[in-house]
Amino acid sequence: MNNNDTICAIATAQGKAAIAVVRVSGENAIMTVDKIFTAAKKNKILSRQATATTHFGYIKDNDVIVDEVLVSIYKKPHSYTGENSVEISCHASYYIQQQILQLLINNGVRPAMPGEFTQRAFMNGKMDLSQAEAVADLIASSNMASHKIAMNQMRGGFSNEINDLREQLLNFISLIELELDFSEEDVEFADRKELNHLVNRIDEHISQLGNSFKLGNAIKNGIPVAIIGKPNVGKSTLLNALLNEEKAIVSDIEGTTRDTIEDVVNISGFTFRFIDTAGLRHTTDTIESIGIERTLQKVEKSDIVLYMTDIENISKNNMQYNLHEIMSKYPNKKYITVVNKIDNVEDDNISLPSIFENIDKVFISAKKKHNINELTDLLVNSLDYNITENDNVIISNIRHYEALKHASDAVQRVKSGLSTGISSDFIAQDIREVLHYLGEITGKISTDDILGNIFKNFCIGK
Ligand SMILES: Nc1nc2c(ncn2[C@@H]2O[C@H](COP(=O)(O)OP(=O)(O)OP(=O)(O)O)[C@@H](O)[C@H]2O)c(=O)[nH]1
Ligand SMILES: [Mg+2]
Repeated sequence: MNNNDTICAIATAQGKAAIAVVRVSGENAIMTVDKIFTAAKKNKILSRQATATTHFGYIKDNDVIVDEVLVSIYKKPHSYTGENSVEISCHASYYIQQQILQLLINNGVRPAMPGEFTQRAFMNGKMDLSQAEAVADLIASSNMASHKIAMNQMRGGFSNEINDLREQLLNFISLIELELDFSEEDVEFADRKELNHLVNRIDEHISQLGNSFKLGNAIKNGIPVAIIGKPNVGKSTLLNALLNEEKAIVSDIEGTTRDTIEDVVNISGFTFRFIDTAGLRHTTDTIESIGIERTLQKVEKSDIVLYMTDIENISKNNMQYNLHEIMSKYPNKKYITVVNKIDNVEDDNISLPSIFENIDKVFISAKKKHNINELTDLLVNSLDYNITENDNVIISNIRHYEALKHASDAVQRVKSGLSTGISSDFIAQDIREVLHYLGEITGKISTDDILGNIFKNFCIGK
């Protein structure tokens, strides 16, 4: 890929719309658009206009007017890419857009590759790599929480954390290197206590970032919530009520759901992924028992488990499949008891078996859609994270997570090196490795492979 070319692309989505934007970037961007643009105001030449100005006029193919357009020009380095750039806002006809692209190409501009505008922004130091990745996340964000994470990352929140860590590491390495300089004399300049303290702080910081990935990833892809319970308690009915559509089959035959069914819903700015499962019971039916095995796998993959019971059965204490069993198998989940079918009883003030004592519970009627809001409130509250107040950096990108994991491994080696008293140059080497992996996150260290992988997933025009 040649970074000196001038590139063009349609930056807006195809389909019925009022306006589309054709984007041009590179040394010749403004000059080339000048060749196909005639300003409504006579004798106006784009290249002579100030940066960040907009001009009304016509795109012409020789004497034929292709469209009436608004052209915005940005002079380097004051643009998204850091290069000369033009945005042509035209009418959103597919024909017009193609004509404009063709005219640009005829004048020596080449079609952009996916993400090439953002890649140039990165190359020209307009943003670091994690900020560039956040641009893609921002475009893909579909709820308040993922939007907030992406926005924070794009504005440099995460980069600041990484730079902060790098600074601490440089501090550390300078202490170590002082010793290396005087290694002949066998002196210890760096106070081991201070080094220990510093490396512990770095370790804590890195693992805190790494630990946020579980939440960040869940926010991006939907927080998985498994709905489990005995057959016929109303799990599929609840799924349908949450989705507001008849997605899952509901019947009074036990074992209706044999495979898992899932879908996402936005609630208070979070995306939840609800998973309806096959009812838990001991069965000899092969297909149903495969379904139950799958249910347990879904529990394993969930963050939140809704254990559903039927208010009539619970009072009979008639549970064939023990919640206890599941909770001890998967102890690190958030469990919520959902007592369903309250419309079937006169009085829902019943005492529950002791197993439910320490678990949040909610009484609902899935069929009549009673108290569904109470359930969704419980779900949001159980996230233990207030997206509007919490400004902590949250990692949502697997590439960052893996780099942090490698960095953390190297930090552990530093820690054990310090405690066993190995020579300082080994410690320095491990510290450099930490710096390397952190540098990969922000792109201080990057390879064509890393860049290629990141930008190929962007859309063309961004
Ligand atoms: N009265 C009443 N009936 C309900 C309620 N929720 C579900 N039902 C009924 O209970 C029966 C079973 O509902 P499903 O949603 O299929 O139950 P399930 O838990 O998915 O059952 P399996 O897929 O067999 O495990 C159906 O006849 C539903 O109409 C409720 O809140 N009140
Ligand atoms: Mg079902």
